[in-house]
Amino acid sequence: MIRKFFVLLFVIASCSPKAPDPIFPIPSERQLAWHKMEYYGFVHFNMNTFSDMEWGMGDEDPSSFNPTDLDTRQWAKVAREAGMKGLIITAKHHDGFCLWPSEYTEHSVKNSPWKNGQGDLIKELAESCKAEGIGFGIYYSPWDRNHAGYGTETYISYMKNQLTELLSNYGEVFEVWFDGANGGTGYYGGANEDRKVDKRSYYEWENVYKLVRELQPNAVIFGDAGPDVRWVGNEHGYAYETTWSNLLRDSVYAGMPEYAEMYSNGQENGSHWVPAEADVSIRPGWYFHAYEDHKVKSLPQLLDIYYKSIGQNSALLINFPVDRRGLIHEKDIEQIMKLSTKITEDFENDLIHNAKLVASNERGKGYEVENVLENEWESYWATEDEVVQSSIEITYPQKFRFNRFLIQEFIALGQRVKSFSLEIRTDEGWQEIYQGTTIGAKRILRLDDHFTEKIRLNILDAKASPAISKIGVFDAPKLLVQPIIHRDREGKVHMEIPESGVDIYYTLDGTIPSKSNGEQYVAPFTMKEAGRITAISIDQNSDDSSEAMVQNFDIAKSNWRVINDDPNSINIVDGDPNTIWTNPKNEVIIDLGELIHIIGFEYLPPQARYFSGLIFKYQFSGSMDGKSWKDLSIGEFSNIKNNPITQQIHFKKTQIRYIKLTSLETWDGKPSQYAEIGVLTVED
Ligand code: FUL
Repeated sequence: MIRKFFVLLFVIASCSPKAPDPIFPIPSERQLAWHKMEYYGFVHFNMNTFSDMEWGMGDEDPSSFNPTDLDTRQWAKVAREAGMKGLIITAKHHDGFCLWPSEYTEHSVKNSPWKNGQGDLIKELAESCKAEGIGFGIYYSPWDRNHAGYGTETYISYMKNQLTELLSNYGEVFEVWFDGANGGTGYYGGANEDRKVDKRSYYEWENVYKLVRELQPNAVIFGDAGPDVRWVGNEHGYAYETTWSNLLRDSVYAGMPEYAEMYSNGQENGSHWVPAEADVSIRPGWYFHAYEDHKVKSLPQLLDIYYKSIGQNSALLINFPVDRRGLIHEKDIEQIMKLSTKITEDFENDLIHNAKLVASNERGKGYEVENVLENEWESYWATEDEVVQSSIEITYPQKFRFNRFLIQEFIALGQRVKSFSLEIRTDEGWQEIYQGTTIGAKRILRLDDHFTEKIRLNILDAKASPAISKIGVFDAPKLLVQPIIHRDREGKVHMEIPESGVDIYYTLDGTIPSKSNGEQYVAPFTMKEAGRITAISIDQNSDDSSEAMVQNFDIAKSNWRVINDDPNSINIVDGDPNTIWTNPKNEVIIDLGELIHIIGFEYLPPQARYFSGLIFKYQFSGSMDGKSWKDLSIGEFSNIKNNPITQQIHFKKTQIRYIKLTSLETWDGKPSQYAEIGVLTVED
């Protein structure tokens, strides 16, 4: 019986071909486990949250750290519900303040009023992540602007001691994140000086990595140079059309100035497997600033990030700047959940299952093309050795529509594909719809709608015979977001939407447009008078529509003249919120070109991330002749720093030709800046 079994086993083994040889480098077990996580969150929360800074100096008083409603369970719950597989917390940022009561410093939560110094935020978050079933990760800034010994050997021992605390006392850690930014001015225990370190040698990285391996053998280590996971080279959350997981790791060190430009794509001939992780904040800043409450990323922006990171062979790490209460802000939750709903919707129905697959070459038993239907981490389609150029034909019983194509390589054997193309069958024959380079762990093509009965994936070039573990075909519903409406100085109205296959319809009478009662937007049109534009986007296929965008415009500024010699002063009446003017004086006069009845004015402060000169106290006057002035309003734009949106001030109807806005005080004492100034002639 036993003999028969072995004979059978021998027969089976002899007809199954052997697996393709791996092409080195290949991922380690811990990297493979990390690849499966794909999407996880960052939390930037500590002293900077309370000092309203991005990079604290290190001299902040621990007594400032005082969240009122801290709830790490809320963070973990939001992350899980958003589809994230873990959370990484800034245990210590560049300012050196520690979120756990470290034995080695007084600069920590133990000297803060939070929980009377008895709290341990790292412990709370580790427990919350466990309770929500997601991974827990640690960000630790090597640069420390608080520590007196920074720059000397003492600090290296301190860093190792702290890492030992963090990696021994809080359970399993999935990723240890070492920031590349380091060395510069700081408090340094009162020295207040500039300290530079040799980024290659100072931190004794090899010893630090050894320590992490000993304490957390399953954790991946992130850094510019890995060793396990590398920075994608920008903070916008985008990987690249060509993204290799292979990296010439020995040529890179953390914080190297030329890293982004030279190494962040990875290299085809890279010596080590060091895949990319794309990090990005859901707001402009990594830390919470109330003045960015209106700048939380929109769904189109987040979706773009998703497709350009996860869809381009990278993991995605989205940051929540937790607020001073100690909670993820409602607006951030709203946006991240919109992304999660949209992603679920886009990939809900894998149409590959309706198709019949035929490969141009098959390695044999166990490597059949049907393996690409599911189980992306276990089985795969492979060709015979030496057969690189190959294709898979995907045939449907009838014409159907698709706009997403997903491909995954079986990366346990290394990243192999160098270029590929996608074709569809038309009445005229095969038509190429995409040419791509790398695939890697996951590649998602975001395409226009295509109708066909046959799709063909061609592997054009590879480092060795391809091994493809998954193919997916999807018909993602259109992204139906409100159109963006913009009007320039001449009164030309432009509208935009992020997706093709979607039309814009609008009305000018305040009613909600539809295909029948609205006008289709095809090209910019002129509207010089005051008016209301209501616009929606409508999916050409399904007729589903977005919510309506309602935008009120007052009279166009085509005849307006800023009475000033500085050519940049035109920027404040050009209708473009992105151009600004800095006025060395504290008043500006505008000639409206004719006598007009106005009932108010508006001021849009600069919209750039780092702005100054926001007018806080103002005086607004009008004149018939530009000589004798009448004060129309005096007051303050109370919340302008926290919420720098358009400020509208109303007053009694007055006829004037000239307006004068005087800045009585800017919030930072700097010369006043303006993005736009306008008048109100009608009630909204
Ligand atoms: C950067 C840091 O300097 C930022 O403050 C932030 O922590 C970001 C994730 O990494 O290098």
